[in-house]
Amino acid sequence: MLDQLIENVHLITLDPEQPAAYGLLENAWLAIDQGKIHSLGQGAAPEAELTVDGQGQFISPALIDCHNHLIWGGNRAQEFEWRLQGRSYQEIAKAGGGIASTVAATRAATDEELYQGAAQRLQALLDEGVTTVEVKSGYGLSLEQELRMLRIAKQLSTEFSVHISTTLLAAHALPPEFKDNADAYIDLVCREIIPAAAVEKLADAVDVFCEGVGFTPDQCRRVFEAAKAHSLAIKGHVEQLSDLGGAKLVAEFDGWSVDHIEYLQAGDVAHLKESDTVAVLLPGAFYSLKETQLPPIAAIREANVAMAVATDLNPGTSPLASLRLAMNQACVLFGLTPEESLRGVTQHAAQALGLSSQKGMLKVGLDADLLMWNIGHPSELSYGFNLVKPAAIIREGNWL
Ligand code: DI6
Ligand code: FE
Repeated sequence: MLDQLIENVHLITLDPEQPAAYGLLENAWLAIDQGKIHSLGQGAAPEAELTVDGQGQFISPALIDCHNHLIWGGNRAQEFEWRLQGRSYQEIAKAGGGIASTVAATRAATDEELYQGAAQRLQALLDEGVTTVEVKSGYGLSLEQELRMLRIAKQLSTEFSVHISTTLLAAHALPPEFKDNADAYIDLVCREIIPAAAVEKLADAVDVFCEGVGFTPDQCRRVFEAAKAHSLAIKGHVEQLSDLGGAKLVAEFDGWSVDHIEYLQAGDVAHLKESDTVAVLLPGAFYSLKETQLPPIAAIREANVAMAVATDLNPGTSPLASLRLAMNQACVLFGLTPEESLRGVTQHAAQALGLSSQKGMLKVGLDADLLMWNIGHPSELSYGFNLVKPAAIIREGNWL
């Protein structure tokens, strides 16, 4: 007999094969077996060991935060004050603040301090119904320190009920030891850090910051070649502050995602379609930097490129431990519909992490990562902030 049956629910399947808006199946049931969605439908339901009456509530896939810099030391409240006084992010970065100051604080922190800080932020995300989080390195910028960050990410996944995808972001900023010698640092990333992360199986993907305050497209290309040689997936922070053609480069490598993309030219969106690369929108960074350049949403929609939404949780540009607020910001600031926003933190977020065959929809065979909601319509998930919390969180069939 099957493990569980949840009946008398409305299913927000988000499955493109379900024709209604949100892939909605009203007055339906969902059966779980061995942690996976066994079957779902309307009408006659199968029998199970445990039957739960959903009392007319909604069930959605659990949320996925597909862009997150969860682990860091210190904080950047001082820099926040400077920015409010009119200094720009780039100015502060050039003066040795920005990412470099978090690198110093992260290197100085003990493993336990990094773990505890990250654990607190992770808990805030999990409380909202997130059950999958991407965690990037990128504040260590040396072989040992980058691997240390990824190990802490792995440790979190053993102690919390969450799936963590790890991304090596060694090419985030130039460490002080390599001042004026970015190519030598990229050599280290390609020849030592990427191979070591691959051998220890510490990373699912490799990311870069392709930007004036980060690395050039040529340097990013070298990083991607090394990632590819080690069979790691590719992602990129691109076109966040300027247009260097980073998105096109990521697409050339069939990358999982291009992230930020405020300065992406509408004409370059077609490259993303060809490679099935997800456009990851990060409205928390847009908001915090008081950015005014909007990502080319109309062109992305027109080209039918998948849009994901994530927190970009980091101490500098997006101190935001709320994916639900990011969903709301994506609607208010970027003009996404609540349905696009919800797909952005489920179906398309899964795609941005290479997890489409496991997560992100209510579909037979996928993990039973589910949220129950006491709401009247799925748009409520994007509409309010801190108004509705999940009535229940289920991960791989277990009620948390
Ligand atoms: N873009 C961002 O928004 C973050 N990293 C990146 O490449 C910022 C990270 C920071 O300022 O600490
Ligand atoms: Fe980021």
